Amino acid sequence: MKDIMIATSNPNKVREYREMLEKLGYRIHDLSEIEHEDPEENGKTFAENALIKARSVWNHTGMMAIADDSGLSIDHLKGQPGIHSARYLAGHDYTYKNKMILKRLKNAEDRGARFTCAIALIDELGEHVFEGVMEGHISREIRGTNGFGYDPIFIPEGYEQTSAELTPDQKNTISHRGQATRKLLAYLNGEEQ
Ligand code: ITT
Repeated sequence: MKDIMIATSNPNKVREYREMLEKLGYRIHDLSEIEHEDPEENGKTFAENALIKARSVWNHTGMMAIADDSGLSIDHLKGQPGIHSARYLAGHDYTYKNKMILKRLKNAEDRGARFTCAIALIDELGEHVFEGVMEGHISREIRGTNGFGYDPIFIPEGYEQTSAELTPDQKNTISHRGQATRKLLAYLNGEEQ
């Protein structure tokens, strides 16, 4: 059994990594198992923020960990919420955040958007970042109860359902996190990228 520490405080991310990696023989650990304080995510890109989170665990514990920085970038909102996806409309739940986004896009013709995920890994060989992007557009209404966060308003390219209407396996097969995870696995298996 191979162990991977997922350096995230977001239980939904932990669940998705479990769904993808446990069936491949990995044992998933999370930050609740160690003494750790969340670092300030003051990077300018998903990759920089993922590295900040991975370095924090590496420096505090010397434990190999992967960190995930991800978010939804909406063309009509000039790329927002982007790297601020978790902090966007802070203090409100996602039903409210999703409603507000639909309101802001009410008359928008361009509904293009994408989810990005950067996974940072630090090991004895150095720092590595693996990225995945899921292209799509913003729906006209909130639909679906699977997934988390902005999934109920995001329709992946080639689909009619929102990503909250897809099964976990369907989402993981096409998602930003799924794509980044497959690149991580290729690295861990010593394969070329
Ligand atoms: P950690 O920093 O502890 O990992 P976080 O939730 O604060 O947890 P981020 O800063 O990376 O993580 O913010 C990611 C946000 O982007 C997340 O809270 C969701 O709002 C959104 N997001 C990321 N991936 C998503 C997905 O697959 N489906 C829906 N929303 C997603």
